[in-house]
Order: sequence, then C-alpha cells, then structure tokens
Amino acid sequence: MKMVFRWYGEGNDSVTLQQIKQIPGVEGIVWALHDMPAGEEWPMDKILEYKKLSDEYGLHLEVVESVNVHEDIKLGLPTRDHYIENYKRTIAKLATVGVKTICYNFMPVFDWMRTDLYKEMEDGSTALFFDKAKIAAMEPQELVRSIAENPDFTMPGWEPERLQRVGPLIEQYQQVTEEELFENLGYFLREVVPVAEAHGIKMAIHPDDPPYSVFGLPRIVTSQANIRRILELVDSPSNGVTLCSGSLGANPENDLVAMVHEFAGRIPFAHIRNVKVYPNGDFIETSHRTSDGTVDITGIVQAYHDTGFEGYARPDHGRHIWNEVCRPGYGLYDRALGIMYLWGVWDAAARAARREA
Ligand code: DNO
Ligand code: MN
Repeated sequence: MKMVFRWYGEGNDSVTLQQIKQIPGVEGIVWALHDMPAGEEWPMDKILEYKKLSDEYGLHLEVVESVNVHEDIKLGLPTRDHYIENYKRTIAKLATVGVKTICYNFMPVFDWMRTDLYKEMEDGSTALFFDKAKIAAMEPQELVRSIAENPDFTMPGWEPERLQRVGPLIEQYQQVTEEELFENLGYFLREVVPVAEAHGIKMAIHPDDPPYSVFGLPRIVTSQANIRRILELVDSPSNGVTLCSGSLGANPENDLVAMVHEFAGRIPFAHIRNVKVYPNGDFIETSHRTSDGTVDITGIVQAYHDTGFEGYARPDHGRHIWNEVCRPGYGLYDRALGIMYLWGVWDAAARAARREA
C-alpha cells in the first residue's frame, strides 16, 4: 500500500507540502490542475510546476485526481471526440512527469454532494453531512427553476456562478438512461484505455457519491455489480477503479470487503474513509475508526493486505477538528489521524501474517 495525500496546490490549500512530508509513511501527493475546465488539454508548463514543487519536498506525483470528463462525453454528443482527443493528449503529457494513475469520475453534472459541509457532531467537531430526504424532495425541474430564477441560489460546495451553468444541463440529462450512460462510458474507455496502457498509466474511475441517483440524474458507479460491468467494458489493467469506501459505503448494502477481494488487481487507487449511515439514509463522515461509523474499515484494510494490494491509498476526507480552518473535508489533522489508523491496521495484519507463516 503506497500512502498518498491530496493537495490542492499552493495558495489553494491550508496544508503545506512540508506538513504532508511529515505524516508517517506518506510518499506522494494526489494533485490536479484544479482551474482547468473539463475537456481542455492540460498545459505542460503548469504540469511541470507541480513536478518541480513535489521534487523539492521529495514527494512523488504519481496520482492525479481528477482529469475531469467533459459533459459532452457523458452525454454521448457528437462533439465528444474533440474532448476525448484532448484527454488522450493530457494522458501522454502526464506520463512524461511520472504519473501512473489517473482518477476520474463519470457523474453527470455534480461531483460529490452534501447538504451540510459543517454539521456539528457531539464532540464539537464538524463534518460533511448528507440529508437524504432533503435532496429527494427537490424535484429536478424545481431545482432548475430555482437556479434560473435566483442568481444567488446556492448549494453546499457550489458557488452560484457554477450552479447557474448546470441548470440547463440537469434538464438535458433527464432524457439520458443508465444504459446510455454505460454506453457512453464504454465509448470513452475504448478510446482512452489503450492510450493509457501505452503510457504505463492506469485509469481509475471513482464511484458516484452518494451511490444513487440525485435530481433524476442517472448514476452508474454505484454497486459491486455495476463496477464489475464497468471493468468488463474494456478488459485491461489500465481500466481500473478508485475504490472509495466512503462513497460506496453511503449505501449500507454495498459490501466493501467483498469488493476489495473481487476487484483485486483492478484497484490502482483506494480511498479509505468511514461514514455513519443512519436508518433514514442520512449519513455523516466520521473518523476513520471502524467503531465510529458503519463502514468496516478494519475489514477493508485487512482485505487489501490479504490480496497483496500494491496500489495507492489515501484517507480521502476527514472531519474538522481542533479548530482547524481548511477546505471542507480536507484538513490536515483528521486525515493524518486517519492515515495512522490505516497503518496500524495494516501493520498488525502484516505481523499476524508473518506469525502464521
Ligand atoms: C469523494 C472524493 C471525490 C473525488 C472525485 C474524483 O469521495 O474522493 O470528490 O475526488 O469524485 O473524481
Ligand atoms: Mn473518494
């Protein structure tokens, strides 16, 4: 297991590279050019800036999260080929600085979604929270109308300007079925995976978060069966999954331990975090400790160990503790604590295996 840590770049992250370097066992950053619009080819000079910075601190930059996929590709529009060519060129450029894994997602319109970025927990810490009924009650048309009629309308994590652009898109997707989304993903993968393969890069699709439809939008990276189907679309080690225990764990029917076993060899990147799912379907992001949430983190790490996992792992998100001011979910303290928990379980598993041998 190669531990890495997401970093949003200088001036864009409260955490410094020096702090990251001091977290035990962290060897690299997970990075991206966050101001690049989806579909555009990444410029080499910007890529090289990250290379220079990470070299300075002795951290590698082998994992990119994410190279975002243009909506026209997800919608299967004729204009998609242009954006796919840009994507291929970005893959080739990233390979030249040593990138080995590219995480991406195929969620229509929205990436992860929460209803509260700072929900207070009993101990005074705050964390990302999802109120299922609140989202379910929002009809897509009503949401589109609210966005159109109110220029200040906002949702947690979405600034009004960005939301304004998505209104019409939500409408466009109401006609797209899950089957069509599978087809469009297949088209994209058949184009991109051979290029990734040729450059020694593994593509790793991130699950949908939460792993079910919101606002009538189709979502397909949601379950063990669907991930199996996605991996079969193109049978190559370069067509992999970012197995995110927190995203998939928001549906308690998902058995993450079983997925680690089934998809072994096709998981270039692991996101390991806990969530607590309530009986009404609401969920909150908790500490990584197994007993604090509903995801079996101990079992998952044990399964990675037992399947000889050699991919990258990151603690994904954390709570906001000790009055830390940071990007929602991306503080230093709780993610660093999470890493130590993951290493603790891993090292204990390694020792037990040695004793048995
Ligand atoms: C949630 C996060 C996601 C992830 C993107 C990848 O679990 O890991 O925001 O970064 O979906 O494209
Ligand atoms: Mn994740």
